[in-house]
Amino acid sequence: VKLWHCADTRSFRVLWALEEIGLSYDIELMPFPPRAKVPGYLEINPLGTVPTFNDGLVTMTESSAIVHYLGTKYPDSGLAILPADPAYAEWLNWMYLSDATLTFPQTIVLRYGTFEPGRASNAADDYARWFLSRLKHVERKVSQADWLCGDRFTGADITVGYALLLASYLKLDARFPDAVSAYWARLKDRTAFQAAKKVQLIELAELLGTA
Ligand SMILES: N[C@@H](CCC(=O)N[C@@H](CS)C(=O)NCC(=O)O)C(=O)O
Repeated sequence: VKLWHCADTRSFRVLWALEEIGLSYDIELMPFPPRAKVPGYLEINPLGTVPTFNDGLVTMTESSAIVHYLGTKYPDSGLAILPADPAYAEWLNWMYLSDATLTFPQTIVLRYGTFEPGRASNAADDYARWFLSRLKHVERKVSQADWLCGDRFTGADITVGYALLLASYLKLDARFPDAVSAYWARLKDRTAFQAAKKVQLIELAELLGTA
C-alpha cells in the first residue's frame, strides 16, 4: 500500500493505523499544502488534499474511511468492530463523528487562527469554543472507560484521537477537560503512535536532505 502524507495532517490517522496493524507500506511525505507545493499531485488527487491512499487498484482520500477500510480488511488487528458485535453501531458513530463533527470546526480555527490571522479572528475564537464543547461526548465516554468503544483500543480511538492531536497543534489542549487530557496521554503513549511520529521525522529528514 502507499500513503501520500503531510506531517500531522489528517493523513496521520492512516499512518497510525498502518503502524498499529504492522503492515509494510510506502510513504510519500510532502510539504504542506501539496496542492501548491508538489507538482503533479493534483493528477493523483484532484482536490490536492491528504491523505491519498492506494491499495492496488483502490484509491481513497477520506482519512476515517481509510482507517475503517484497513480495520475491516485486517480484522485480526482489532481496529474494526464488526457488524455482529453489539458495539458495531457505536464504533461507526465514533468513526463518522471523528471528522464530520470534531475536525470540521478545527479547520476554521486553523485557517483563521493560524494561516490567515486577523481576517476572521471572531470565527477562529467561536469555532475553538464550538470544538471544545463538542468534546463533551468524548469526555463522558473516557471518564468511564480507557477507550471509546468495545472495551478495547480500536480505529475509533485513532480517528477521534487525531482530532486531539490537531487540537494540541492549535494549542487548545490546555482547555481539555481532565478526562480528555488523560485519554490523550494514553493515546500518545501507544507504541504505534510513537512509531508513526518517528516515521514522519525520518521522512522529513530525508526530504530536507539531512538524514
Ligand atoms: N475529510 C478529509 C479531509 C482532507 C483534508 O482536507 N486534508 C487537509 C489536511 S488535514 C488538506 O489536505 N488540506 C490542504 C488543502 O486543502 O489544500 C479527510 O478526513 O481525509
